[in-house]
Amino acid sequence: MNLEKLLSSPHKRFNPLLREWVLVSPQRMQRPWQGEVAKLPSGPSVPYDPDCYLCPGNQRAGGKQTPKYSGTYAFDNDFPALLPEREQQEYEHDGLLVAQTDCGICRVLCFSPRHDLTIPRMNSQELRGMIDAWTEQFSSLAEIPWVRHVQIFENRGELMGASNPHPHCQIWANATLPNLPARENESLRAHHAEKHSCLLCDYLRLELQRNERVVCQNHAFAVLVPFWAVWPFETLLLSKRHIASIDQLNSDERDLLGDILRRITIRYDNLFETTFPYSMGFHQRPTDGQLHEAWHLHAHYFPPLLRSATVRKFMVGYELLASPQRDLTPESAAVRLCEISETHYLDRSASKKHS
Ligand code: H2U
Ligand code: ZN
Repeated sequence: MNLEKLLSSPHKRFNPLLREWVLVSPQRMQRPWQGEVAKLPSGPSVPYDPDCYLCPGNQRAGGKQTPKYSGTYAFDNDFPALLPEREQQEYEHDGLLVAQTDCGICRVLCFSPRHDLTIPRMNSQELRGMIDAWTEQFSSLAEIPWVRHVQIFENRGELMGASNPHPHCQIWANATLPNLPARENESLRAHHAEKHSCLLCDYLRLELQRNERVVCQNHAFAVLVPFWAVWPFETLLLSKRHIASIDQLNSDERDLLGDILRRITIRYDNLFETTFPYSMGFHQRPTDGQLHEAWHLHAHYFPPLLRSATVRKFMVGYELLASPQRDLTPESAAVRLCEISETHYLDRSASKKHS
């Protein structure tokens, strides 16, 4: 088997978490980097915005008041996608028209009272506060008997549909497993049943040994460009210890999660010297009271930018109709992310000005 030859011409790679294929066409972008860097305007620049729904003391769109909070602030979404505890109803017609009630709770969590303080520029204490708040939200929602899944996710930047630049995430907890966690659940369980080991522990070991796609790591976490990445600079964040959810992290690991989140997002912002847009989120064990030994805590970063702050990837054409496809190889993306400094570009220019 000539792996290099196979991987340097069009080929498909298997995603063992979703059990689907991605088409890779490296000949369409031999060089890891091409073209000019056009800059997008930077993200929020003022610490307080009187028109922001999420800044302390301001009135929200639904009429409620955001309190004068310090640290983090969680509230029930004023425009929730799911509603709690409804009467369960089912509809089915010839197996073709199928619907059922799904109930849930939607929350918003502000990371900081500061409108302009995004994850890559938060200090360790601020990051720890955010992670403690995620853990609290996860644990309290997981305890509700009918909640079987808790999704923590962050939409960053207008390009990814974030409705507000104030640093925040959303948390949706619901009564059934959503599509993608359900597919991952099947894959993790099948691997565990067949090999008596964890799919993601096995995968992480392989990636750390090969060191071709690892971007950064500390004692508790690693971030890598997965072999099967679809988005240009997609990464996967994995805990090194086999744990299934953030509530199982010890105190050191919570600090190290903050460290790794900061480092990968600094690299992202530095890539095009912009507030790098992405959707990210954690995948954790279902919260149905079962043990879920096969589960492994991880997070996915799905950023749309490709060549510059204005050239983005769209999932269109072949990807909507047939299969995801990429030109930039995951290995080239990893090299590019590895080469980048872990000092945020905004802090670099500030220290230059002061010196
Ligand atoms: P996104 O930026 O990811 O869209 O998240 C912001 C959420 O905040 C969004 O779901 C909610 C929106 O419904 N929101 C409120 O609950 N109250 C408001 O006053 C504005 C926005
Ligand atoms: Zn704000």
